[in-house]
Amino acid sequence: MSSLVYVLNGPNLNLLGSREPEIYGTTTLDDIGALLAERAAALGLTIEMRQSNHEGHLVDWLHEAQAEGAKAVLLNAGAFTHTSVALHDAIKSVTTPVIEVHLSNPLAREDFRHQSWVGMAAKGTIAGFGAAGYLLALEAAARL
Ligand code: CA2
Repeated sequence: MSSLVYVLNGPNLNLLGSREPEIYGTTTLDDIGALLAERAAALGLTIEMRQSNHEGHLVDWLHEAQAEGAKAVLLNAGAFTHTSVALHDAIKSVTTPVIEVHLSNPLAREDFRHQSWVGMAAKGTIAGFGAAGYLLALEAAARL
């Protein structure tokens, strides 16, 4: 069984920690990567952390996770969550379990965030717990 877990992050998440701290917190994506790497080591896992503002990169990386035999993918697709049939299809096209992660709880926000094309194809979703949600998702991946 592979110990590799991909952690894929979508548009604008490179700005995490710098704006809208009341919604997204002050932790940066690099901070989250460091926290994940530490927890992954304790769980006997290795993480491959990526971020892109381009939808196709996320599709390519989902395919890559499958090709590399990854144990799971943690995916915060950012706003593509609510728009991307391509990501929905990509998740469906791989056998690697995909865990949807959100810092905020989209269901408690604007109506346009209530639809998740990612969530409809994902194994499960963790949302609303800020940066800690990534660690909870990693724990869930470890138990798969
Ligand atoms: O809560 C989440 O993790 C989201 O995926 C974040 C997305 C949003 O479109 C989703 O509905 C929920 C937005 C990410 C934008 O990230 C920023 C980070 C810092 C400053 C501004 C935006």
